[in-house]
Amino acid sequence: MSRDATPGLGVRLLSGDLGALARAATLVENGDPVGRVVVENIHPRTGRAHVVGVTGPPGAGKSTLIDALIGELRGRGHRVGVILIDPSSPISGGAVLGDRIRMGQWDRDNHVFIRSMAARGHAGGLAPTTAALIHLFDAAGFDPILVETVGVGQGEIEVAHLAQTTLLLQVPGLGDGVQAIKAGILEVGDIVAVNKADLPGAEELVHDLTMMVTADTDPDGWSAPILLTNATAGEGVRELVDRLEAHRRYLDITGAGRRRKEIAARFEVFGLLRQELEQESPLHLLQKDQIDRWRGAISDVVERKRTPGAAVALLLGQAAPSPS
Ligand SMILES: Nc1nc2c(ncn2[C@@H]2O[C@H](COP(=O)(O)OP(=O)(O)OP(=O)(O)O)[C@@H](O)[C@H]2O)c(=O)[nH]1
Ligand SMILES: [Mg+2]
Repeated sequence: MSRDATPGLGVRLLSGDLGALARAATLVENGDPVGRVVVENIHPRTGRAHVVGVTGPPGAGKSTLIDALIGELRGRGHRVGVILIDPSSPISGGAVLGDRIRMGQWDRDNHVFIRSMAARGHAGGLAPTTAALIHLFDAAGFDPILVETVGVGQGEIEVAHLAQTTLLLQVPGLGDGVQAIKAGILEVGDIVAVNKADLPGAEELVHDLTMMVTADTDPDGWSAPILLTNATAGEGVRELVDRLEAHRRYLDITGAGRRRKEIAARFEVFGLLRQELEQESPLHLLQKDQIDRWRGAISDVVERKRTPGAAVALLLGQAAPSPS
């Protein structure tokens, strides 16, 4: 991979150049260290975009709704970025193709940028890679940035920590419905959309969810609104965007926005750290004189002279935990 093209890549990205964004995104997704350098360079100029996680069960209509949201947001003058976390393998690629077909109408709009990202190609590294992509979109002037994650794999759900606002989709007719979602729903969704309003049971589901959520106002006074949408017909989309904007204002006015950003930053930093530590040998992280200590600590663990916890404490320069 040529490094000649990269000087200036960050600068072009900051000027909103879509070619530069696409190239930087590819570098990041491929785990190319040059991509990492670009992300580090642009980082001081990021952090302003509203990151909206869109999650919910497979086939709930997330992509269709995002497509409708793009239309409404463009109408309000926003430059809209979309990241689709695709849980299918990059080889089978079915869902990726489906998403592209559905959102193809935005191909010629310079103020819409859509990128699919295969979750399976990033085992363990999903968080840092997604965070890096978000920063790239942000640097290129996209705001809001919508991140679609399928509510199945743990990693994909965790990626929702990177968002400041989470839009949770539900649909009628999933059978065990309310009981099944009860556990997670109240914490996860800042806004809940009951999509497929045209299907039987939608209004009943809104009613049931509203009963559950009204009891759950957070300390800063936000209670998740439950909206009815028909993504295919674009119904309920204007109100949904109103609510997204209201949540953004709420985040700005209260301390909640800062807390969300701290959660996202912690998640990103820990993700990167874990990625480094999961390298076959993390010795490259250490100074030369630390390497002996590391090797010694590992030997001690093998020989049962030191516990794994004591080895970690040694490596972090802390007092070893005393056996109780
Ligand atoms: N009847 C009805 N169908 C809808 C609605 N919204 C989406 N669909 C259909 O539901 C199917 C799934 O829609 P997608 O937008 O691909 O759903 P998704 O949640 O992105 O799916 P995955 O990414 O595969 O989890 C498609 O056939 C859509 O046309 C709706 O409001 N009403
Ligand atoms: Mg989808």
